[in-house]
Amino acid sequence: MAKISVVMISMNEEGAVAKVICDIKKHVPGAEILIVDSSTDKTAEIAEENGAKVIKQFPPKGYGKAMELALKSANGDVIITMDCDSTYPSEDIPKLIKLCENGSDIVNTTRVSRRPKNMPLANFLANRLFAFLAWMRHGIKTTDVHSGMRAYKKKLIHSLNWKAGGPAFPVELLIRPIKHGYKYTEVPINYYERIGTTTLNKFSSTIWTLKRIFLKEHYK
Ligand SMILES: Nc1nc2c(ncn2[C@@H]2O[C@H](COP(=O)(O)OP(=O)(O)OP(=O)(O)O)[C@@H](O)[C@H]2O)c(=O)[nH]1
Ligand SMILES: [Mg+2]
Repeated sequence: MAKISVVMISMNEEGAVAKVICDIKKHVPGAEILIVDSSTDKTAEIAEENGAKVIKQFPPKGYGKAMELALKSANGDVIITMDCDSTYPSEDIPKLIKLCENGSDIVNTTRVSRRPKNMPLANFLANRLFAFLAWMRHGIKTTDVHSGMRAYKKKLIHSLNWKAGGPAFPVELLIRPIKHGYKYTEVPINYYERIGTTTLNKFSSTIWTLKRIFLKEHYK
């Protein structure tokens, strides 16, 4: 069986981090759990107490730089990403691993095959629009270019030149490998209610999503 890493990034997730780690351990026993943490609260200490490896990135450098460090620091042959806020279903991690073992290089998840109860309508519609634009521009069949829960083969992470700085990095993490010919699958998931406060800035995230879909430097 492939060696598995589950990586997350965190900024002030002390209310969620213990539950998230315990859920992962329950569903993927033996996996490496790695967190790049930029918190001022007790997230890092709680994560370590619960058996995660923590890399401190402080002061915070934003979602993209933290996620790039997490992905590049993982030891697993298959790397799963999640948020540290208990929104993503760790019970579905084994399904993602299986799809990688059966030949996918990247497994995306979609939170919006139907509208999740706890996702505001504006966010749902924006997610669908961004996915539509990715299909128009690149022919990628997806309904969710922003999902934070994915599986990546390690070789893919180390073979591409990422432009991680700035928001909306998940968009690039999806489009660039597909444009380079990596094999892609998408599966629907549940999206649970968030514990704690969101860091999402809708304005800059929208601008960067459009850049990452339309500017060559973000997918070539
Ligand atoms: N290390 C690090 N983690 C960050 C940074 N910004 C956000 N995060 C973490 O990145 C993950 C995603 O951020 P969220 O606030 O959940 O944003 P989102 O998932 O788009 O929005 P929600 O749907 O409201 O959860 C969370 O685990 C955050 O704690 C950062 O600058 N550094
Ligand atoms: Mg989140």
